[in-house]
Amino acid sequence: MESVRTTCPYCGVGCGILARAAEGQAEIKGDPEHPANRGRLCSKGANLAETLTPEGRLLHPIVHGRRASWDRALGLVARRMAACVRDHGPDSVGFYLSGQLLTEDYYVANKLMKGFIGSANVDTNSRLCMSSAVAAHVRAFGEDIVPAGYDDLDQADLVVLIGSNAAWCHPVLHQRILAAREARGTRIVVVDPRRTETAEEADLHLALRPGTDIALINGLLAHCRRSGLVDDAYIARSVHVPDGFWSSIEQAGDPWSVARACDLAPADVQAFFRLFAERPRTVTLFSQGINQSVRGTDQANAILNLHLATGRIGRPGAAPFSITGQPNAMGGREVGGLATSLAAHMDFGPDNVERLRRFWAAPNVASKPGLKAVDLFRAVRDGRVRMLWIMATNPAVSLPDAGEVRSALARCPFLVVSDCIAETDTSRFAHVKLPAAAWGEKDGTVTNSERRISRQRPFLSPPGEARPDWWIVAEVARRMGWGDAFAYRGPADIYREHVRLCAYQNDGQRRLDLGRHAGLSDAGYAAMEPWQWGGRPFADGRFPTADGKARLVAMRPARPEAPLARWPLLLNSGRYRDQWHSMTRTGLSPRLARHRPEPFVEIAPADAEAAGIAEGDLVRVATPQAASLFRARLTDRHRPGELFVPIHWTDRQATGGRTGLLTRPLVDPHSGQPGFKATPAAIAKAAVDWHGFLVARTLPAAIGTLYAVRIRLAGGWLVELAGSGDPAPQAERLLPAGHRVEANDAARRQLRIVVEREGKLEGALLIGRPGSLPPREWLIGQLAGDDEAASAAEWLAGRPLGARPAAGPMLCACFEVTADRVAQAIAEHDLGSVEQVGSLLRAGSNCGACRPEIRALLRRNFA
Ligand SMILES: Nc1nc2c(c(=O)[nH]1)N[C@H]1C(S)=C(S)[C@@H](COP(=O)(O)OP(=O)(O)OC[C@H]3O[C@@H](n4cnc5c(=O)[nH]c(N)nc54)[C@H](O)[C@@H]3O)O[C@H]1N2
Ligand SMILES: Nc1nc2c(c(=O)[nH]1)N[C@H]1C(S)=C(S)[C@@H](COP(=O)(O)OP(=O)(O)OC[C@H]3O[C@@H](n4cnc5c(=O)[nH]c(N)nc54)[C@H](O)[C@@H]3O)O[C@H]1N2
Ligand code: SF4
Ligand SMILES: [Mo]
Repeated sequence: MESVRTTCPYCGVGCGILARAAEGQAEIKGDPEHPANRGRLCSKGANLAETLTPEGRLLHPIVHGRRASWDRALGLVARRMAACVRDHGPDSVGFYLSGQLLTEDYYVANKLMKGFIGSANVDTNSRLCMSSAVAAHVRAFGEDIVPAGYDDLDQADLVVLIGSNAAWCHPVLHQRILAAREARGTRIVVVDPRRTETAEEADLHLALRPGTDIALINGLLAHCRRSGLVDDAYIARSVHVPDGFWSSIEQAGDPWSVARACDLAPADVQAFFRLFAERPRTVTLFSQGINQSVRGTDQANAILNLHLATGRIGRPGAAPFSITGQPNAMGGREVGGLATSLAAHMDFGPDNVERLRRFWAAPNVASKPGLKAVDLFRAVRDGRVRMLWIMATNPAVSLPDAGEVRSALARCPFLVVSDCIAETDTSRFAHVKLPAAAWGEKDGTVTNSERRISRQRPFLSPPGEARPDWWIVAEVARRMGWGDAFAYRGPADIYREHVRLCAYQNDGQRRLDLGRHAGLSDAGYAAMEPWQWGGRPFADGRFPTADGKARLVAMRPARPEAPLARWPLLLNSGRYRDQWHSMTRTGLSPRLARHRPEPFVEIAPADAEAAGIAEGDLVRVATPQAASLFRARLTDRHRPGELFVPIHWTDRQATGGRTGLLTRPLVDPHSGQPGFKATPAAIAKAAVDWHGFLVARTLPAAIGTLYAVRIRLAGGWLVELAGSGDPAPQAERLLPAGHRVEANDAARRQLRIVVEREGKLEGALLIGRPGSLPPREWLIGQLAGDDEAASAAEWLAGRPLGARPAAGPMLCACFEVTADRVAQAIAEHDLGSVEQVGSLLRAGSNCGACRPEIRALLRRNFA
């Protein structure tokens, strides 16, 4: 079979992939011809094959817990929706969609809701992700246009990353920025309260106090004004300046007051301002550290103000650049997936409503914005929305205050969930579960961060009865009596309609014009090359507003919240390098699981000491919303008073790490985006009597310990454990059947049991204090059968007798090299550079995502 050219299903970089179905495991390679990645992939993309398994897939429609035919399930959804609209009005129904749907799926769902059901209650997880950037673009430019492309990163002299951990979250783009620095001396500044891997690689890291970005950016703009860097000619032609704008900016003060407000060294602030003055070719890349804030829209507008006022926009290497998270966050914005827009970048103006009514021949075009995500779930909870259909997202994990979301889901009279996976924390509440085709099976288009539309093409057939999302929605629409409007033969039909709508009576009012594809044939769609719409936006200095000018937005400087007495710490949350959101896919990959095998809470040593917490302890992180358990990791990477936790763990994998339950549901007033990065919190050492881990070929039916986090291994499972009471009876339940050998040392509170079968390790349970447990790697290797089988005595010790094994967390997920092995090699061979490590161990020589960590180990060896 030939390779199929498709696009990665993870982040918004939108890397091209060559995929081939094969005996055993599919083959995945970077597409050397795709302009987004030119052959590169990060660890997540490179390990996609491991996630393409029928295991855990939802194979058939399920109605009230029982398998049902498609016809019955679709008929039920259509009947219930029609009845709900008839009895309670269109606004009693809601859709909650996702940036992981294809453009064609999104288009059809949006059309059904906004054109036919007649409500705009269709929102998406992009509300949690990009909506502040969207609102800021609309305020500044008149339309949601990202005025940058990846080649701007190649041409910039200064790249400022604000609130972005691109080294982990957009690795291929980050590598591209580093390559540009090699080639042309680009300077890189990172603005993030944490010293992330991205910050490690920067020329300058501004570890500002959380929530003070406006003070920094406005301070820079005030400085530009004082030093003559504001482009008055550009402003006169292209930018409207509202009354009072400059006085609002001047409030930020001189570099010293900025430094004080942001808790930064004045010299660092001045160095940043100097770099900005010297290097007009500036790209400011921003992501969730800006968007996910109760001041997200103003923060994003502060960045747009800076670029507009200095004329650093619409020119090569100069642009503000909101990078998107999900593979099709942009496509969703284009078709109108957000409740606050209609379709094809049209707002709810009466002309637009009328235009859509004509184009769709639609009976009920929504005439006002619908409920935004957080409000939509509140409306479900209090009964205003009585039927909800969730597609391709897991809100029971990913919305703020997820406990409240769960009670809303539990109360919803009729909940439909379309997902590829059978059991998710959300689908647990569903009355109807619909099996969706997954990546590798689905067929359509996605738009990446730089407005480039690429094809996702199938190379596998869907398992069971799984069907594409667009088909599912169209079948429901047909059963509701709108068959003519939803008579699509395939994604090409839908794409063409979307393209025609973008061009329909546009007259240049909307920059989103895909007219070039209006006459695309089916064959043309099948062969479509990645293409970017919009070219270099705003190169002519004209903006899609009534007077053709962009707008500066005045704002008051942010004042950081004073810590609360009961909740003295600030909880920040974000992503790990090798996991994707709620782990439904990356959690299937043994290689990806081992970089960060557990949900850690990163704590500054001073805060840990004050709470009597040591490295490896179990910590109860509490907020006014809820509490959850995490493993302590002491760090000097952020200031005291701050905490950092990952977002990935769910009920499926763990009893702890439940970040979604903890976050507070406060939102930005303009965009409705939640302020995920700052929740007041408190920590305490969790009362447990023992810690331990299980390495076993099979997973016990019930684990039942206070804390349990499982990860998949090549030949079984690793479960990290902690509990109270006598561990011995609990051990009974955990271990597989077979011949047991036990070593019990009550005095040292140690219990170790291994199970053997035909000379091979079947399972090992090691219980003790955190520091007394051996590294997991060697036992994992024994289970996989990679190494020669050892003796029971060695299994009990967790290591070959007499040797000290290389172990520790997985550093390089591409070549499976652990941190210890790298550290050992550095010491033994006196390695001095990342390249030397790469040529000896291959670590770091593929996707590059682990290079900052290798560099840190090199530094440690040198020091
Ligand atoms: N590995 C991996 N990659 C992913 C994803 C994934 O799940 N896993 N998800 C994708 C998605 S959907 C998204 S949206 C992107 C997100 O990509 P990013 O936005 O880069 O990732 P986050 O980890 O959410 O947060 C970024 C940084 O914001 C910082 N931050 C917190 N508060 C502040 C503040 O007040 N000011 C500033 N300046 N910074 C602050 C945090 O410390 C954090 O390092 O990643 C995409 N890529
Ligand atoms: N505390 C905190 N919370 C956050 C964030 C944060 O930084 N901090 N970040 C927020 C952000 S930016 C985002 S984007 C969200 C992400 O949060 P979610 O969207 O909830 O996360 P996923 O785990 O990606 O959920 C996608 C679901 O869709 C399914 N799926 C995948 N492909 C398809 C498909 O083609 N069709 C269908 N029907 N289903 C499919 C998957 O199996 C999975 O169950 O989390 C948000 N929540
Ligand atoms: S950077 Fe990684 S996750 Fe993002 S699209 Fe490329 S391969 Fe996929
Ligand atoms: Mo996102």
